[in-house]
Amino acid sequence: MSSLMRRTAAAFAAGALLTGAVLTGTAHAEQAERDAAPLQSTLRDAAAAQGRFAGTAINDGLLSNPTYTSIASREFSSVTAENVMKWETIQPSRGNFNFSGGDRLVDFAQQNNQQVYGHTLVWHSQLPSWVSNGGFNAEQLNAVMTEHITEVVSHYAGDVAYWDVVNEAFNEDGTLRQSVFQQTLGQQYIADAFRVADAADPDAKLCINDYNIEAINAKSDGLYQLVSSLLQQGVPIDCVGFQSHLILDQIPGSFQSNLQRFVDLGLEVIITELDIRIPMPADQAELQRQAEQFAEVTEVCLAVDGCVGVTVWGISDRDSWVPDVFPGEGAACLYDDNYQAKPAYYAMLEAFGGGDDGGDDGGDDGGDDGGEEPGPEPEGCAATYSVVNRWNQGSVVEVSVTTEQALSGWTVEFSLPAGSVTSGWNAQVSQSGTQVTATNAPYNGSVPAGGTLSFGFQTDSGATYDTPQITLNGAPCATA
Ligand code: G2I
Repeated sequence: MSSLMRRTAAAFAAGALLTGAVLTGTAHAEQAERDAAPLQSTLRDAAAAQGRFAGTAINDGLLSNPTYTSIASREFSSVTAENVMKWETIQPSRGNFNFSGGDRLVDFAQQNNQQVYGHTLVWHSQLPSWVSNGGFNAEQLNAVMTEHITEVVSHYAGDVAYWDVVNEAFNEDGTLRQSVFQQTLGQQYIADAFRVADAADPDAKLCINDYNIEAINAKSDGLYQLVSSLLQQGVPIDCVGFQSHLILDQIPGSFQSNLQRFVDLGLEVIITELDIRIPMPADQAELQRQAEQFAEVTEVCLAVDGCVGVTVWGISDRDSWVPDVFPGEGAACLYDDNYQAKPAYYAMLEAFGGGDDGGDDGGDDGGDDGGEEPGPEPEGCAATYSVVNRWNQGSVVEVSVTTEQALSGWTVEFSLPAGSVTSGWNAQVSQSGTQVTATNAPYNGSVPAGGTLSFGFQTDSGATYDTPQITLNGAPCATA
C-alpha cells in the first residue's frame, strides 16, 4: 500500500483542481481564498471548495431518465452503485461475472468527471445462495472470496477510487455478525479481504462500511476495536464508511466526536449512504427540520479533517429504498417525487458554503408559495411562458425553453397556478396536483446546444397569474 500515491478525494471532488492539501484544513490563506470566492451553485462545486466530495447512489435503471441523469451529473462529484456492483449481480453463479451495470456506472462517471465509489465486495446480504448456502469449507470459501474480490477489483482498477470491502460486519451489540464468512472463516476473513483487495488495486482506497455506527455506541465501539487491531497488524485499510440512514430528529449528538476518533487512528471517514426518513405524509415543518438535519450532518463532516465526502443514498424520494423497507416512512432524500429540490437540498448546499449569492437563503418563512426557497442561480436554460389566449374558463399556453447544452430527451416541469391541463401538443403533458410535467414527443427530443424546444397546452381556467418557475431536466431556468 502506498497511501501517498493514492488519489485523494479532494482531487476528485475538485475535478483535479485542488490538491490533497485541503485535507489538513489548517491553512488560513486557503480558507481566506475560499471565503472570498463566489458562492458555488451546485453541491459538487460547493463541496469541492471545501475539499470534499458530494456523492449519490445511482440506480442503474434510472440512467435512461434524463431528469435523473441531469441532476446526478450536475450536483454530484462521486457516484456509488446502489446495487449493480453487489455480489448477486456481479457474480450470480460461480465464475460467471457480469460487469455490465458497473461498467455503465463507470462510463457515466467518466463522462461527468465523477469519482466512482465501489459498493460492495463482502456482505452477507444480496449474496447469491451459491455462496451463502454453498456448503463450502474454510479453504473453499476463502478461495471463493479471494476470487471474487480479485476479479472485481482488478476489473475496475484505476476506475474505482474507493471500495466498501467489507459491509455491515457487526451486530448492534458490537460483536461480529454471524455471516457465512464469519461462521466459516472466523474474524480473519476481514483482514484477508482487505489484503486481497489491496493486491488487486493498490491505488484504490479500502473501507469498512456499516449502519448505526454514527453515534458512539456498542456497535461503533466494536468497529473501533476492530479497525485499531487491523491497523496494528498492518492490514491495508484506509477508511470507514458511516452509512447514516438516519431518522428525523434523531441525529446523534456524538456523531462528530465519533468520526474524530476514527480519523485520529489515521483513517479517512466518509458519510456513505445519507438519508433522513420521516413518518408519511411529511409536513412542511418536518421537511424544514429535515433540511436543518441534512445541514447538521454536512457540518459534522466539514468539522472533521479527514471526513472526505458525503454521499446521499439516492436522488429523489421516488427512488429511495426507504418506503419499501419502512412502510409508512419516506421523504428521506434531497429531491421530492417530482425531482424538485427540497429544503434539504438548499440546506445542504448552504452547509457546504454554496448557495444563492443574494445572501437571503431560507428567508421565506413558509408563506403561501409552497415553501420554495431561492434555488441555485438559473443557468443552462432560459424559458418563456406565454398565455397566448385566455377566456372565461380556459387558456392556451405556449412554453419555450432555450438550452445551452444539447439534449437527447427532455422534461420540463412547473407548478400550474390555476386550473387543470385539458390537452397538450408537441409534448406529453401530464399533471399531478398542481405539478405539470411535459416530456418530449418522439419527434422533438433532440435539441442542439443553443436550440429551443416548444410545446403548448390548454387549461380549464381563465385566471391570471405570475409566470411559474420552470425547470428543464430538473434544473431551474431563467424566465423572461
Ligand atoms: O438497505 C439500504 C442500504 C443499506 N446499506 C447497504 C446498501 O447496499 C443498502 O442499499 C439497498 C438498496 O438501496 C436497495 O435498492 O440495498 C437493498 C438490498 O439490501 C436494495 O434493495 C433491493 C431490493 O430489496 C430488491 O428487491 C431489488 O431486486 O434492490 C434490488 C435491486 O433493485
